Amino acid sequence: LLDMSWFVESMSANKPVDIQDRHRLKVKAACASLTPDYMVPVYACQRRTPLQHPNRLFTDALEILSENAEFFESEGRSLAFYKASSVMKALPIRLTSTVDLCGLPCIGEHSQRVIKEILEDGVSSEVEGVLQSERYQAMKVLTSIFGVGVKTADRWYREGIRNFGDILSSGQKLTKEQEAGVKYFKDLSSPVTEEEANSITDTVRKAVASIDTRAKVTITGGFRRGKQRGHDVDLLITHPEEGKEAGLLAQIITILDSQGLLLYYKTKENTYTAPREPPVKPHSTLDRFERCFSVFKLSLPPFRGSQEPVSLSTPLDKTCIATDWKAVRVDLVVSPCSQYAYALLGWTGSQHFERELRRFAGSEKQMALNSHALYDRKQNEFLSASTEEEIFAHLGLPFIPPHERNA
Ligand code: DCT
Ligand code: MG
Repeated sequence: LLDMSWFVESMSANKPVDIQDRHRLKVKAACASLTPDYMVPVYACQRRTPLQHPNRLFTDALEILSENAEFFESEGRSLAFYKASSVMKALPIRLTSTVDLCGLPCIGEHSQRVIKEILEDGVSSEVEGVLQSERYQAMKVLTSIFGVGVKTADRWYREGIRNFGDILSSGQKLTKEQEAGVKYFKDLSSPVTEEEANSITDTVRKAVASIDTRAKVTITGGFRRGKQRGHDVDLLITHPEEGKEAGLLAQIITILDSQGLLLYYKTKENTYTAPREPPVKPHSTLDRFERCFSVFKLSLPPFRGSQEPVSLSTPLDKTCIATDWKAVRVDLVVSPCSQYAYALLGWTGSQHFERELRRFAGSEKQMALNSHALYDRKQNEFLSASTEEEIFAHLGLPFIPPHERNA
């Protein structure tokens, strides 16, 4: 059943066997029961991960455990569960036996126990326990508020805040971002549809075209990966002439604001200057592009209207008065065209796919990747790219199209 030709070839050519290939050998043997030719590479950026897959029962459970570990700021545990889930998302058929698990990469003992229990009982008692726990439920609500991260939510939880109403009544001092998050909570916690994302993209495109017809707006994030729903709209803006992108964002904001479309916004300057030094933190997830985090006012047909904004003194049961608009989180990011391919790759996600790309570049290729550039530590040079395909080629990876990056 095993195709060993790659192994024989590499041995007869006296080439060292890559650690990936050695692992693949093991995995291929173990997965023979799944499908004879199916291999599961170790890094998520080597795998094709579609949006729809047959193992959602297991991946949903593992991701709840991952999220719960994150709520306890246990990054390693959170990542371990997520990695296990991500491998299962790439499996082409539904797992029916623990025998199929043997040899799959990244599925640790704890994840295997959870999967086994689901196979036997249909549910995992640990996951059920997490879902019932007061802390998980509270952290889930609190961290879903725009501007509230795990640290803040944890502090609030320890101060006795459990839900949205508690924040309103506690008199907490909120940042401007959190105030917007609270004010538009209902809208921001309902998913953004593809139709809504496209409508916002069109509006931003019109504003951009009125400034410079050559400037380009691309939808990135989950919608570029084929998701039909998301928590926000991520738009990447560039200009074909290097340097002409500077100043665009301020003009776009002026136009959108004058149309009354920005309920809240905060900008961040570009802090990335053309690099002369190798990137210091190759695994850093933050990029330094000029950007605008906003809450956008999206017009809706009257019958589809949404919430009246919540004032801090508004009782919760009075917060659902229909209006003809909906608040939507929109991120605008500006990239010079020389960094555009890297920005597009970095902003398309998924977050785990990006993390794995950076890990693969660093550990397997001695390269440092971020959303601005790729640096080759062996050759001591930056590798330029004008398309995503070129970046995958620089990394020696087969190209994975956006809709298969749902790792
Ligand atoms: N990103 C990343 N690392 C992070 C956060 C984000 O690499 N820590 C990248 C990958 C996705 C992209 O930025 C946009 O981020 P989100 O909007 O949070 O993700 P999404 O995939 O678009 O998810 P959603 O559909 O919920 O918006
Ligand atoms: Mg998004």
